[in-house]
Amino acid sequence: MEDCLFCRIVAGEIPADVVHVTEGTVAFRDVAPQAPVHVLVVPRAHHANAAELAAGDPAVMSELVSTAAAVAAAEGHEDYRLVLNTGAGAGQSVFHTHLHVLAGRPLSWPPG
Ligand code: IU
Repeated sequence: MEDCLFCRIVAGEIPADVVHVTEGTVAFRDVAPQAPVHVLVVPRAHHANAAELAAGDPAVMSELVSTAAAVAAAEGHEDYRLVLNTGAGAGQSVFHTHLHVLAGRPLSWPPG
């Protein structure tokens, strides 16, 4: 999708601090980090949210999680949080699936 920010990052049209790439995913640092490590893992192909990705390409949905684990390990963290905000009311602001990887500070529960 031309007007999708994360599609444009995947395409290299908008710069991002990319930390990991796989066949189906790209991982880059969030521009407004909420923890010392805050990386977004996105599928290369456009899917609006996690459920659409899981239905449309379950292998890449799985790759999203394994990439997140690889990113956390590369950053030196065994403990990390994965977040998939789905829908504006849950805090989703970019409608291209992205898995937040948060680590490097104590993470409380429940989230805000
Ligand atoms: P959300 O779950 O849709 O709210 O997450 C979107 C994230 O994308 C959010 O954490 C933003 O800081 C982040 N982001 C980014 O990394 N680069 C950008 O150019 C924009 C948003 I716009």
